[in-house]
Amino acid sequence: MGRELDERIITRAILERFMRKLESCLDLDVAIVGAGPSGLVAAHDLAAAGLKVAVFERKLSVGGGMWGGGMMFNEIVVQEEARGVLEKFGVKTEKFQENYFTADSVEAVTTICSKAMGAGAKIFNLMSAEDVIVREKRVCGLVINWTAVEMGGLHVDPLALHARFVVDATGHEAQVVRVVERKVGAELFTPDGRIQGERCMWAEIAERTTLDNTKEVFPGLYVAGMCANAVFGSFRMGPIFGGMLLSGQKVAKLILERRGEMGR
Ligand code: 48F
Repeated sequence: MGRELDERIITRAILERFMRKLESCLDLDVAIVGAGPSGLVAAHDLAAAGLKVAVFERKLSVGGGMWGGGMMFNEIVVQEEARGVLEKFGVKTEKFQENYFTADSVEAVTTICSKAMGAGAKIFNLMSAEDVIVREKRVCGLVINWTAVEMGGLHVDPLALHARFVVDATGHEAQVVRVVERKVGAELFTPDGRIQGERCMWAEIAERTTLDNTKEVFPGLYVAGMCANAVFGSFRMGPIFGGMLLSGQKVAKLILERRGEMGR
């Protein structure tokens, strides 16, 4: 039946193609940590503008908190301002009432992810950012390891890559900023130089402040999505996703304004 298949060739194909992909990402324009909605939108916009972008995602699946909609009801809500972002990606939205639109969360994740990859962003799932590289008080790279190493508590050294800019899009955990706060001993661009911490749910304020808080938090390091509110001390918003999408767009725009620093 058909042509012969050799398991060794299948294995070699995977090894060689993966190595080629990872090796092409050792010197990035932008490294994004977290493939939730904000990270994926940022990856799309940056890659579409011609930058070399990779996303590192701890879990097996991309999409972060979007898959599950609200409490596992797999629909998301976006407000009027953000509806255009979903439509730009080709995600269908449906009006619920004035200023409230819904979308299927699975369609949103898969479509945005597909468009980000189509634009040229690389995505590495099952990899966690466990540290950063800092030179002359500027974040200029990421230290990565397999999530399985972290989960197994195995004593295995990580690998590293350089990036002109790093985006922390790790959501509530603000994992990259936490490392900088703990290890660099330097002041973050927050009111007291430290992570301010997330507050309880207040959708309206949280959605607005997510956008205001999407900015550089330490030289070379930007925050986007829920992470921006966790770092700058604002509220959580629950399953309304407009702020996440707009934050991804904003962080891409801010970084693109600095493309001169990338020699582009
Ligand atoms: O949490 P997440 O979806 O981030 P977001 O883009 O969106 C937040 C919303 O989903 C929701 C909300 C409002 O609507 O509050 O929670 O801000 O996705 C963050 C991703 O980062 C991954 C994590 O697995 C998730 O998929 N992540 C977290 N820490 C690391 C990481 C790490 N150290 N390395 C790699 N990925």
